[in-house]
Amino acid sequence: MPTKRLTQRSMVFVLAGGRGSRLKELTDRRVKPAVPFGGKGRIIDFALSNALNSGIRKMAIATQYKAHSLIRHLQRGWNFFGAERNEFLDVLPASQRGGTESWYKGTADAVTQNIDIVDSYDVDYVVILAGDHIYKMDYEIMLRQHVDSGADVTVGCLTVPRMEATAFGVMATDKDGRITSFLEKPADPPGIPGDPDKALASMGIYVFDWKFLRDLLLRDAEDPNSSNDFGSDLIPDIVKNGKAIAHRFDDSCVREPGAPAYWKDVGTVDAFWQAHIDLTNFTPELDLWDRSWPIWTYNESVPPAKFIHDERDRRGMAISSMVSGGCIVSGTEVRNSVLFTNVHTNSYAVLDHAVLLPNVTVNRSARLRQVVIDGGVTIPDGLVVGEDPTEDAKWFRVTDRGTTLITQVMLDRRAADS
Ligand code: ADQ
Ligand code: ADP
Repeated sequence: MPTKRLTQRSMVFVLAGGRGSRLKELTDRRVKPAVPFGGKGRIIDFALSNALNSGIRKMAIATQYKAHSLIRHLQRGWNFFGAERNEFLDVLPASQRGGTESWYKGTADAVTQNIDIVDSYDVDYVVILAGDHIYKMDYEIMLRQHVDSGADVTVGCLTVPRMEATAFGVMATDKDGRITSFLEKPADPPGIPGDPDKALASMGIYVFDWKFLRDLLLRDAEDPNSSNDFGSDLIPDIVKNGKAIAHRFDDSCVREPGAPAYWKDVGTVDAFWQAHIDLTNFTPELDLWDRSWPIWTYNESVPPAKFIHDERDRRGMAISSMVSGGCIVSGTEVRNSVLFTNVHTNSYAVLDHAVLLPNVTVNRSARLRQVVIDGGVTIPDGLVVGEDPTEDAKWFRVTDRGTTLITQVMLDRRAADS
């Protein structure tokens, strides 16, 4: 019998239930993994595409908070798995399964409540992923390290500036990569020996042997003092009592020769805006055009983008920008901006460093600079944003770094007040 590849003996379990509250109004109505990203698609496409590109064809996605957009997206775009080919994609909304009467308490509980479903996948290894990061990573390399090292758990990690590490699990390792300490979101993160301004942060990605994890989850569920969370409970426990190994996410974890190891938590409005503006660079660090590591998504059937240029005002153009299908840029000047699917803009409007989510309409003479516009918003005639922060802050959310987030609710409030 031919031996199966490691990835054929593995599944990914994607945690997609947490809100992502630092994205403010962008996650008022949808969970962070469902937030649109990159001109088309949504944040969760990155974790799922990584799994697909790594050769893993069994996926479970645990949802909880405001999951409608996410589930609709998965139904439309990720519906090509065939049980007859031993491929599965299951959406697992919190539904008080597994004999419990609670919703998913922590991230580990989201797996515990679905133990029977994971059992039915008949896999040896489980790759636990967060559904809310933008990155390209080959999980097969991590699986190989996990098996070769004989670890109980292998934890994906990367180096970050020490003071940014307060939002992460922070670890120390010995010379063989064994994790010797793990602190979940420490107020004063320990630096790396020899590199004290940097810290080794957990990416919230874990590889386990399913048998080992299954036993651990059942024990954890019995522990009244546990918050049933990977980062707070299970990983620190294994570091103390078992063998936890760090998998360094670096340039060797990416298949494209010479490509940098890209990973971003677009967890704040500024980070979300910046990651999009970066895509308009001459050579963006995140290469969405690379055919060897495609990011799959729901492909809406829309006509190509159209530009209507009026010789009189010489507008109707986009410079250093990404413009998606279904867009009509009519008499508008667009610079260093990202227009998602089906955005329509009108004459004399100017967009500069603007990120417009799907189905936005920009009416005449609006001038928008350093903005994120939520999906479906209609920008009224002549609205100016990005020139007077005090005025903007009366109606919209302006960040410390000067990015303005605009939603329809905010515009309706402004219209009602004036
Ligand atoms: P956090 O960033 O706090 O820390 P967490 O809130 O645990 O992440 O969410 C991780 C993933 O699980 C997210 O994709 C979220 O949507 C999902 N999730 C959260 N609660 C859930 C629930 N009850 N049910 C289902 N899904 C849920 C974690 C680790 C840190 C690590 C960072 C890296 O604990 O150690 O450094 O991720 O971002
Ligand atoms: P997305 O932009 O994520 O594709 P929509 O813009 O259609 O989705 O809506 C975002 C989420 O808000 C969806 O889950 C949708 O069901 C929900 N939603 C849309 N309109 C309303 C409303 N008026 N009140 C409450 N929820 C809404």
